[in-house]
Amino acid sequence: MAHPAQLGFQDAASPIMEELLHLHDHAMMVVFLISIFVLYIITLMIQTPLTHTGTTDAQMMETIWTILPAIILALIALPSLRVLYLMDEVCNPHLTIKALGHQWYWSYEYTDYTDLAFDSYMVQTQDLHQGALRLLETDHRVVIPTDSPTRVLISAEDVLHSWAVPALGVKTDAIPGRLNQTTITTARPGLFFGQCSEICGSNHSFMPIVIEATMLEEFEHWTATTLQS
Ligand SMILES: [Cu+2]
Repeated sequence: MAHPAQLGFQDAASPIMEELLHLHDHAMMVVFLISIFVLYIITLMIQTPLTHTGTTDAQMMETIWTILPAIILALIALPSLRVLYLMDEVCNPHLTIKALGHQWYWSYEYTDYTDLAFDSYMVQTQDLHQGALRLLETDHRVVIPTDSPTRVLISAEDVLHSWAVPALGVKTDAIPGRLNQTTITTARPGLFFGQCSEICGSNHSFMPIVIEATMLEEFEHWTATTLQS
């Protein structure tokens, strides 16, 4: 999760998020280089008296300063497209979870099991146990096994919502009447927090998402105990 006053991204917990961080760093590097170059030119222009005021054309220079930005844009666009298509890929998922947005909670269905479904409400501040995170903890967590590609089908029952978990690099719109799809994979066990990311009404801020990634044996134990209760 993010810590107070954090400026950058959360640490990556999935391969997709690692790719996104790489793309971000790459694009920022280009931005910094351009900014430094522009600042350098500005200082030069402030300090230097203007000469060559009679110049009416400079074909060579104009050719270069048209082609160079085009190359720089391609250098950003191509890696961006690569990550875009990687994110779209759903390769042989081991598990499918259906996440439905409601005003104002999420409900989940593990469609590979019969009767494994639950609602996930935010834990109110007065009910939090010691050390739990205010406005981020839910009464039922989404448990997923580690090292297993998990497909998440996302939709909404009432208005637009958005199912987002920054550490896993997912943010998918939950649209009534439409089923969106994304995949999450994580190599390490842990808790990953997210929030609804589409202004969906008065309690929009109070429908968090908690992913609990566990080892496969723990996950199987969890499904068994949840199915019994
Ligand atoms: Cu919402």
